[in-house]
Amino acid sequence: MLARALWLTALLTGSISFASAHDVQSDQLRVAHPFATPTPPGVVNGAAYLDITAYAASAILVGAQTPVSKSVELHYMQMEGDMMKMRHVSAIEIAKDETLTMRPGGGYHLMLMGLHQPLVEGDRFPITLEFAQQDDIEIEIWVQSALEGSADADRHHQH
Ligand SMILES: [Cu+2]
Repeated sequence: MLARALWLTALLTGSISFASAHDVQSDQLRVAHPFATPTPPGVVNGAAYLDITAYAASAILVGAQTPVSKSVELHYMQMEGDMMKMRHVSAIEIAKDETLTMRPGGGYHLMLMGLHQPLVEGDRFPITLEFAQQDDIEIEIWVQSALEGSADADRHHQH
Protein backbone atom coordinates (compact mmCIF):
# COMPACT_ATOMS: atom_id res chain seq x y z
CA MET A 1 0.00 0.00 0.00
CA LEU A 2 2.77 2.40 0.96
CA ALA A 3 4.75 1.45 -2.12
CA ARG A 4 1.76 2.18 -4.28
CA ALA A 5 1.25 5.57 -2.65
CA LEU A 6 4.89 6.46 -3.22
CA TRP A 7 4.70 5.38 -6.80
CA LEU A 8 1.63 7.58 -7.32
CA THR A 9 3.35 10.53 -5.68
CA ALA A 10 6.34 10.10 -7.97
CA LEU A 11 4.04 9.90 -10.97
CA LEU A 12 2.17 13.07 -10.00
CA THR A 13 5.31 15.01 -9.17
CA GLY A 14 6.79 13.91 -12.46
CA SER A 15 3.84 15.12 -14.45
CA ILE A 16 3.80 18.48 -12.70
CA SER A 17 7.42 19.28 -13.47
CA PHE A 18 6.85 18.00 -16.99
CA ALA A 19 3.99 20.49 -17.42
CA SER A 20 5.84 23.42 -15.95
CA ALA A 21 8.75 22.80 -18.31
CA HIS A 22 6.31 23.37 -21.11
CA ASP A 23 6.82 27.10 -21.37
CA VAL A 24 9.53 29.50 -22.39
CA GLN A 25 10.46 32.69 -20.64
CA SER A 26 12.66 35.50 -21.94
CA ASP A 27 13.50 38.63 -19.96
CA GLN A 28 10.37 40.28 -21.36
CA LEU A 29 7.91 37.60 -22.34
CA ARG A 30 6.52 34.29 -21.18
CA VAL A 31 5.00 31.86 -23.64
CA ALA A 32 3.01 29.07 -22.04
CA HIS A 33 1.34 25.84 -22.97
CA PRO A 34 1.40 25.86 -26.75
CA PHE A 35 -0.71 23.19 -28.40
CA ALA A 36 -2.13 22.39 -31.82
CA THR A 37 -5.21 20.35 -32.60
CA PRO A 38 -4.99 17.15 -34.69
CA THR A 39 -5.98 17.50 -38.34
CA PRO A 40 -8.02 14.93 -40.25
CA PRO A 41 -6.34 13.52 -43.38
CA GLY A 42 -6.73 15.84 -46.36
CA VAL A 43 -7.15 19.01 -44.30
CA VAL A 44 -4.49 21.46 -45.51
CA ASN A 45 -4.41 23.96 -42.65
CA GLY A 46 -3.97 23.48 -38.91
CA ALA A 47 -4.35 25.72 -35.89
CA ALA A 48 -2.07 26.29 -32.92
CA TYR A 49 -2.78 28.01 -29.62
CA LEU A 50 -0.63 29.45 -26.85
CA ASP A 51 -0.55 32.10 -24.16
CA ILE A 52 1.84 35.05 -24.24
CA THR A 53 2.41 37.27 -21.21
CA ALA A 54 4.22 40.57 -21.68
CA TYR A 55 5.57 41.50 -18.27
CA ALA A 56 8.40 43.95 -18.97
CA ALA A 57 6.86 46.06 -21.74
CA SER A 58 4.09 45.72 -24.29
CA ALA A 59 4.85 43.32 -27.13
CA ILE A 60 3.72 42.96 -30.71
CA LEU A 61 3.54 39.51 -32.25
CA VAL A 62 4.11 39.96 -35.98
CA GLY A 63 4.42 36.41 -37.26
CA ALA A 64 5.60 32.86 -36.76
CA GLN A 65 7.39 30.08 -38.60
CA THR A 66 7.39 26.31 -38.29
CA PRO A 67 8.88 23.46 -40.30
CA VAL A 68 5.50 21.64 -40.40
CA SER A 69 3.73 24.10 -42.71
CA LYS A 70 4.55 26.40 -45.61
CA SER A 71 3.66 29.47 -43.57
CA VAL A 72 1.95 30.63 -40.39
CA GLU A 73 -0.69 33.36 -40.29
CA LEU A 74 -2.10 35.24 -37.32
CA HIS A 75 -5.87 34.79 -37.37
CA TYR A 76 -8.81 36.14 -35.43
CA MET A 77 -12.01 34.11 -35.39
CA GLN A 78 -15.43 35.43 -34.41
CA MET A 79 -19.12 34.99 -35.07
CA GLU A 80 -20.59 37.18 -37.79
CA GLY A 81 -24.32 36.66 -37.72
CA ASP A 82 -24.57 32.88 -37.47
CA MET A 83 -21.30 32.27 -39.32
CA MET A 84 -17.89 31.70 -37.73
CA LYS A 85 -15.44 33.88 -39.70
CA MET A 86 -11.63 33.88 -39.66
CA ARG A 87 -9.75 37.07 -40.33
CA HIS A 88 -6.03 37.39 -41.13
CA VAL A 89 -4.36 40.05 -38.96
CA SER A 90 -0.87 41.48 -39.49
CA ALA A 91 0.03 41.83 -35.82
CA ILE A 92 -1.28 41.18 -32.30
CA GLU A 93 -0.39 43.65 -29.57
CA ILE A 94 -0.12 42.46 -25.98
CA ALA A 95 -0.18 45.23 -23.38
CA LYS A 96 2.30 45.21 -20.51
CA ASP A 97 1.23 42.85 -17.70
CA GLU A 98 -1.41 41.30 -19.90
CA THR A 99 -1.73 37.76 -21.23
CA LEU A 100 -2.90 36.97 -24.70
CA THR A 101 -4.82 33.71 -24.38
CA MET A 102 -5.49 31.63 -27.48
CA ARG A 103 -8.03 28.82 -27.28
CA PRO A 104 -10.02 26.83 -29.86
CA GLY A 105 -13.50 28.15 -30.54
CA GLY A 106 -12.87 31.85 -31.05
CA GLY A 107 -10.41 34.73 -30.78
CA TYR A 108 -6.79 34.65 -31.89
CA HIS A 109 -4.91 31.59 -33.10
CA LEU A 110 -1.90 30.71 -35.22
CA MET A 111 -3.01 29.25 -38.54
CA LEU A 112 -0.58 26.73 -39.96
CA MET A 113 -1.03 27.24 -43.70
CA GLY A 114 -0.21 24.35 -46.02
CA LEU A 115 0.68 21.50 -43.68
CA HIS A 116 3.29 19.13 -45.08
CA GLN A 117 1.55 16.25 -43.29
CA PRO A 118 -1.44 15.85 -40.95
CA LEU A 119 -0.94 16.77 -37.27
CA VAL A 120 -1.31 13.63 -35.20
CA GLU A 121 -2.17 13.61 -31.48
CA GLY A 122 1.03 13.10 -29.50
CA ASP A 123 3.29 14.77 -32.08
CA ARG A 124 5.52 17.68 -31.14
CA PHE A 125 7.05 20.31 -33.37
CA PRO A 126 8.85 23.64 -32.95
CA ILE A 127 7.45 27.07 -33.77
CA THR A 128 9.31 30.37 -33.81
CA LEU A 129 7.38 33.46 -32.74
CA GLU A 130 8.49 36.77 -34.20
CA PHE A 131 8.01 40.03 -32.31
CA ALA A 132 8.33 43.63 -33.50
CA GLN A 133 10.76 44.77 -30.82
CA GLN A 134 11.79 41.65 -28.94
CA ASP A 135 13.88 38.63 -29.85
CA ASP A 136 12.24 35.64 -31.50
CA ILE A 137 11.04 32.90 -29.17
CA GLU A 138 11.16 29.26 -30.15
CA ILE A 139 8.84 26.86 -28.37
CA GLU A 140 7.67 23.30 -28.78
CA ILE A 141 4.04 22.72 -29.73
CA TRP A 142 2.21 19.60 -28.58
CA VAL A 143 -0.57 18.14 -30.66
CA GLN A 144 -3.56 17.56 -28.37
CA SER A 145 -7.33 17.46 -28.78
CA ALA A 146 -9.01 20.86 -28.38
CA LEU A 147 -10.57 19.81 -25.09
CA GLU A 148 -7.44 18.32 -23.59
CA GLY A 149 -5.18 21.12 -24.81
CA SER A 150 -7.49 23.81 -23.39
CA ALA A 151 -7.86 22.02 -20.06
CA ASP A 152 -4.09 21.57 -19.75
CA ALA A 153 -3.45 25.18 -20.72
CA ASP A 154 -6.00 26.49 -18.21
CA ARG A 155 -4.60 24.28 -15.45
CA HIS A 156 -1.14 25.51 -16.41
CA HIS A 157 -2.14 29.02 -15.34
CA GLN A 158 -3.43 28.16 -11.91
CA HIS A 159 -0.25 29.05 -10.10
CU1 LIG B 1 -7.47 30.53 -38.85
